Amino acid sequence: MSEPTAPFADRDLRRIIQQVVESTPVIDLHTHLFPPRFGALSLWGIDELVTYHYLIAEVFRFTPLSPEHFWAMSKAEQADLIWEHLFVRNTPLSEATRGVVAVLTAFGLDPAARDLREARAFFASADVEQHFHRVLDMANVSAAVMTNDPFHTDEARVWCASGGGNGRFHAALRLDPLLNQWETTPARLSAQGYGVSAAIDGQTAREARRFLDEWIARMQPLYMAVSLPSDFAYPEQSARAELLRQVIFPTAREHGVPFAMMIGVRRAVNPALRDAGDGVGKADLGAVEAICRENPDCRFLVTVLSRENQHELVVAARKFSNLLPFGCWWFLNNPSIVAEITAERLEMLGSSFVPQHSDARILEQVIYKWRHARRVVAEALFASCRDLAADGWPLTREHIERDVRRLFSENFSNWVGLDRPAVVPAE
Ligand code: HDL
Ligand code: ZN
Repeated sequence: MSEPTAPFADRDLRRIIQQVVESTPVIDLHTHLFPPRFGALSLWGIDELVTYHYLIAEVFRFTPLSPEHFWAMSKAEQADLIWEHLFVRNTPLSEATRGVVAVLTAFGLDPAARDLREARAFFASADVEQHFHRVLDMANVSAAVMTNDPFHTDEARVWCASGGGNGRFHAALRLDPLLNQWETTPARLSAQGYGVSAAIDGQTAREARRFLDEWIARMQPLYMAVSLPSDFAYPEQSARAELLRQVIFPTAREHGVPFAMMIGVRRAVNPALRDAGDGVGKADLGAVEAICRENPDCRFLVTVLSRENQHELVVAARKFSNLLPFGCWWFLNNPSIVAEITAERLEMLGSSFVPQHSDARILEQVIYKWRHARRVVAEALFASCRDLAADGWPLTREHIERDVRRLFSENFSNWVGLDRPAVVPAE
């Protein structure tokens, strides 16, 4: 078929945009994935896919089983229960169940199987290193950024032993215990030889910065990150605000490392569900504006969890060029909401944002999370391009390719300076 030329018919324009979006590699800037060298932290395969905490939350809506009984089961027993209730006795209509269907189909496995025997045999026969590269290739993910917690004992051990990333896995230095648990973190830092105290005075600030300096040298993170509750406020009289002002922002400035704020979570609204028990709350984005205004020489990545905060985040990004909005996080990562958020971002920011991250916890999730995201982003981009062409601009395939590269990788790689080498430890 000859290449259509501008002005494109809608049918041709939609097909070109779909082709470009499908074929453009993406940098997945926020995941919970780990390369195999991290051992048990590196989750992949059917039993992990089916016991994803999103599905754990959903299965309790279809079975009278108590969470206590569920947690007493083995991982395989949990997976069998979820498969039976969400995929056999009921139709896998939700985004998270549909995702498992898409993954099984992508591997040529039966998504309507009565049990998990075929899938378990398939994943059991996989060569792990090859499987990791194959899955990232299937999702057209050129690189994935991990979530790396220096306070996690097992993970820290891997970093201290041999470094942690490899060519396609980059680090992000996650700091929730430092910023959200100051009632207990000084003791943990002191036990590691950092001379901090509960009072955030000059000594504590210096030692907390030494802690960050050492982990930045070890991990070479693309950014520092924290998830913040829906009641996050700044400025305020709090340990967190003092740590941000005296430790995080000066460290970001000194190292040229951006700071990511993920705002709006309400942790453990139902503690019985464990990882599946977190909820969402509307946040005050005045805190983000104050931080961006106070630190014009720092770069910030921000994503917010409440649908009601999305429009405010886009407006804030129009006010502060050191604010890069990213992703449709967690409870927002559903096609209906991704469509709405992406459209309003294109309308107010053009191509100067990052439309999605997968937040994948299990390797194979990138296959469905990116397939579903690309479908929606392509449709939102088509609507903008169609209207632009109708307004008379001579849009070409090259323009579309340039814009999708920006959205899927260049906005982020420029923001974090990804030309720096990944952490590739000695083999
Ligand atoms: O804090 C976070 O990074 C969140 O993404 C949580 O890990 C959450 O449990 C999650 O997996 N969301 O997709
Ligand atoms: Zn996450």
